[in-house]
Amino acid sequence: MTQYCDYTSFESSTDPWNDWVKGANGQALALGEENGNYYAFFRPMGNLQGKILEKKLTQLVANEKYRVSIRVRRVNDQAKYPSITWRMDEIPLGSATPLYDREWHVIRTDFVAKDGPQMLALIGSDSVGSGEGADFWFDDIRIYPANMHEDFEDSLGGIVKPGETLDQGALIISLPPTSTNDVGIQTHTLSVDGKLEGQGLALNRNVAANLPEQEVTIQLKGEYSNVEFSWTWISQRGEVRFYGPGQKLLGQSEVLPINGAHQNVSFKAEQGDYVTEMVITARDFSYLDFFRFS
Ligand SMILES: [Ca+2]
Ligand SMILES: [Ca+2]
Repeated sequence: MTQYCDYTSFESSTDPWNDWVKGANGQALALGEENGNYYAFFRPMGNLQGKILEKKLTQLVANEKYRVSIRVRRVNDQAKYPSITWRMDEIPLGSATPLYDREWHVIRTDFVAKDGPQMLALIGSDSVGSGEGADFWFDDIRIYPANMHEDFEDSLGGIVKPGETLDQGALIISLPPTSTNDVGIQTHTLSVDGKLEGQGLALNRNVAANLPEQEVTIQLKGEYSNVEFSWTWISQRGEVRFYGPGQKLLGQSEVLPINGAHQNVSFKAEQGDYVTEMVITARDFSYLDFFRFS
């Protein structure tokens, strides 16, 4: 069964609000853009005393542990500062987090799902003091299970051509317009036990010749400190770069054919870091499968 995960990036290319509904205190929300990235902010700023956004969650699995995260920053450095908190069915999930500075921060809040639909709401409040209220921008709201896997077994398939993006379960797969070949979700005629079974993500899809270098971006809907997957049918050197929020490079690994045609790739982020994106460089027709995130 496909696990529920949800990612709202506020990018204009897709549905920017992604079923988030503006609350009484969110009516002034607008989308802004900085260096090609879109985020939400208040225009006019006004005061912050209540519900900013809410979303009905219908696909949570009861008793599973989930996390909601949001990336936030302030814009001014006046005395008055905002605090934000999440509420599930009107009950606060932990204490409010004050926002003090103009750096981007990620705030992560864990919860255990109950049976049936649940309503998740973002709540804001201003401190007393001078200055304008609603002094913050936000971006990248993610709702995801603490442990996630993606085997493509429920996938309807799909081909990603250069310049295109495919929303695929836990992953968002895209190719730059300059890419020469496609990637796609498909089945190899031969299984590799525990590494490629059923459908997988085919790199340089159906291209026979070697060395068609291809860069594939895989965004995770969640954020994870441990990432594992299998890379099979390797005949040329491959590379993986791991990025965290704000495109921070966390590390990279090389996959060399001398170590076998079928390999496992794993990455553990430093304490406090989380992987949100991987960029794969592939030089042959090969497959990825058995993604494991924790
Ligand atoms: Ca964004
Ligand atoms: Ca599979």
